[in-house]
Amino acid sequence: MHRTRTAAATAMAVALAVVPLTGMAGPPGGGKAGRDGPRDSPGVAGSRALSPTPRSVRSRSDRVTITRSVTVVAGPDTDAPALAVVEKSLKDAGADRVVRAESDPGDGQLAVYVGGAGASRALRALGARGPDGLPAEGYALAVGGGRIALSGKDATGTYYAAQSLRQLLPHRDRPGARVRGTAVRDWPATPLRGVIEGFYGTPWSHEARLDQLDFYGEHKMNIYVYSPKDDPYLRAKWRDPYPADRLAQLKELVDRAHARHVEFTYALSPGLSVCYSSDADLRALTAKFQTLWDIGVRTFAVPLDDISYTEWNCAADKDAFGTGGGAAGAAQAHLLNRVQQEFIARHPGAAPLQMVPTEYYDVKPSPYKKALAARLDADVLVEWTGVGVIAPTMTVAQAGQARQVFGHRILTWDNYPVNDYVTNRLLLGPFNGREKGLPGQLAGITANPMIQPAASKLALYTVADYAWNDTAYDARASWGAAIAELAGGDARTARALRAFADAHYASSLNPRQAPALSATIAQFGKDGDARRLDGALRNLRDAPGVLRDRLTDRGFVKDSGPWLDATRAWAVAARGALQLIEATRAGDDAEAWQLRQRIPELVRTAASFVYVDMSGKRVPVLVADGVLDTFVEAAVAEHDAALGVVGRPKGSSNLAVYQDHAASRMTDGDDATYFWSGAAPRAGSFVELDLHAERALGAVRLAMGKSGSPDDYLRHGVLEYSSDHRNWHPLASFDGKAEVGAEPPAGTRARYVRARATAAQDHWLVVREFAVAGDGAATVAGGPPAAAGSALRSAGDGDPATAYRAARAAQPGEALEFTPDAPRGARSVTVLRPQGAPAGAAEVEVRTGGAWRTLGTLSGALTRLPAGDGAIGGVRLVWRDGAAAPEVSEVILH
Ligand code: LTM
Repeated sequence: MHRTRTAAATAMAVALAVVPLTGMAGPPGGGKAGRDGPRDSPGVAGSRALSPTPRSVRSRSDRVTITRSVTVVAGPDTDAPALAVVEKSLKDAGADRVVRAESDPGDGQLAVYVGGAGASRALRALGARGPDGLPAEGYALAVGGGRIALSGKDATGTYYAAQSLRQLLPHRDRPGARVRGTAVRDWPATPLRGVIEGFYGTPWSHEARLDQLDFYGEHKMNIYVYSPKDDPYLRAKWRDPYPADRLAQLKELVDRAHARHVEFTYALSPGLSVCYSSDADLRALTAKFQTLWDIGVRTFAVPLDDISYTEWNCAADKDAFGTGGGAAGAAQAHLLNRVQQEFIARHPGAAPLQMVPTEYYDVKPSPYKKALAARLDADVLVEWTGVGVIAPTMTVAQAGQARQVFGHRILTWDNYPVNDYVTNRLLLGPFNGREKGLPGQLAGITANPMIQPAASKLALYTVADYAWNDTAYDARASWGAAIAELAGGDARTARALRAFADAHYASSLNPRQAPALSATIAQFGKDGDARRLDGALRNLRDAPGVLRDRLTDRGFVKDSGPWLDATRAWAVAARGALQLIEATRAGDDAEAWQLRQRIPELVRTAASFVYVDMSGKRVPVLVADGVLDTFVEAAVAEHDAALGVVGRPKGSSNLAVYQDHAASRMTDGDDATYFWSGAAPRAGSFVELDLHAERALGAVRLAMGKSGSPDDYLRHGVLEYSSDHRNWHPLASFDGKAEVGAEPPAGTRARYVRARATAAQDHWLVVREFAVAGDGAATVAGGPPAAAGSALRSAGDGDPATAYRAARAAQPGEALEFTPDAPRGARSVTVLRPQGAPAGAAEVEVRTGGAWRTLGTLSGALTRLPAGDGAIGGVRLVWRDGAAAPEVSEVILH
């Protein structure tokens, strides 16, 4: 007793010297919050990041030592999962023995008070306030004065205190660690925080769900809504009872959720076939709920999203409710009120029912919302995705409008980081664009994750951080902390994960793709210093291997498989492009041409990796799109410019892109590939060609639609051209035709050509090819004839990526003859041929003033010969008799 009083007095004296850390003050506890404490002194643990960021953390000037034996003093009702976390954390911190006792034996070993009156006394002794007065799930935790004390406002609060302690303690295999004195006072910003597995596509596996529930508990998320769209027992076959093995698995999830203080929420979606007025359907619904109640579920939801509410599933509903949106709202309220009255209200301990309205994506008043607001039982929580299905931003004002228009408490169904609508992407950026103050307006926040569970953890970590403490939330800092945690404190893994996540950063919430890499590329554009960029690209190239070797979360590696492969390959392609730029700038023509020829294959490989969805569809995956691919294109364009060719026109559009059907596909010379918009064109939507320089325009061809989507073409539009991208001139208008062509008047010159929609339409847009003839191309004649799949013109089309390949060896006197669109002076004639092309295969001649003269002989892959004086009206390659089937990539006058 005497010893305890002395310790308490010392502890109090130390507590008076508390040092506030960084962050924001909050109402119930006062104090400051923040992620970063002062640096550890050597051998002292305790300033690791606490996540989610607590409301208030104070650092004390004393230390607590993890002794060989530690006594845990628990209250009679202390939460068992909290105790389990505390005891395991102490052992992980180096304690050999962790024993339970009713009081501190006073043996000089560390005592840890968890919940109950003992913890309250110990907190007081440490100068910390207890959890009284905190919101639900709040907690207080103090480390110092030779003891540790933690206690929650409720059982979940104590569990969260234990989770914070777990983060404060070091990982060691022997006792003696010294832990920095700390006082935490903490509480959540909104009651419900968690995840709704609500996406289309392959539902998460049972093991992945168990792993997720552990993750939620560790990050103070308290709700998991079980609602995968493609689980037939939840939607298509919602009336069917579960087979015993499925129910046993569900019970295991429910038990795990309970042990992690996560509310397992069972969401049944009957809307595809339900008859709202039917007693039998109500019974089917509540019977299914009862099955889940019997295995321990206490929270239920009825999502009615993505169903028709203009067509009834039974004639009785039309008789009972009539037609229109108001009738749909009334019908849904009728069914849900019966579930509320006949199931929820009759099951004491059941949480409020949750529902997703069919109009879940806006705050516009409508007859549907009006009926729902007026009729739906007041206890029901309404889920809402924000303004837009994937809301780039969410504000406090919008939440207020949602509460108003739906007339109920709002739980957000936040569609981030869900990727079921962009299955070619991983969305690894942070939760962003949600206004501070929003959680306080809501019943809670549930995030819809990716089809890939483990890869979702980066974003979900940040969701948890925001939902717990939006005031202190900093998206970039939280993202960095998520990376550090997932990397398990290993610097190499963290570096690799950061590079990988940067390359998969963009989404509606984070519009900028690969922010770090694109900044490095931009810097290279300014200072031309290749070393820094090369370092970043090497790091990106190696990141997949590092993650495969070192990341402890094997699920993340498995989830990311095709994206890891593609990331490495894109980094390799981009390094090839960087080397091309360097060789081009150094004037090393032969080296540049050799590097240039490797680019198409590197890009083909990079673009070849696929995600296979649940229907077996192979979806090519994207990596740092708009950054790495653009860098590679820019390198090729720079090389084109140095060679003096126009290169392939660059296609673009102001329409969203569907999956990987990028604008570059309408200029690749391949009718089988296509640009596909991800939205219907409006008046003003366009597809455009940049010819890189002003030139004479030949015939324009716009080939739209495709088999399978023949109606995806611009219904009403105009072809236009421009030299400055500001002043556009009409070329031709078109209506109702998928194949469009125009012949510009002779002498028409332009750099840009576009097809612009003049009216909105419902169908999306497919453009197979958009091409302008005569854009600097030479006429090519002679022989030997081209092989199948090749063409003579490819040798003079201004695009070194296309090549003429002869069908056979050259015969005596055969020559390939190039006629430029107009005679012109040139310093040199360059002949580009594939790597390994034999020297001496042809004499190179030019025609000036009507006579041919020999410049020299073809050497290797790149032959450059001084052209001499005079305007050149033609170039010919006079083949040596029997020259092996010649190949020519480009003949260039420059
Ligand atoms: O968002 C809701 C309420 N419903 C669906 C989700 O199931 C789906 O995952 C997301 C993203 O595609 N969009 C929806 O409309």
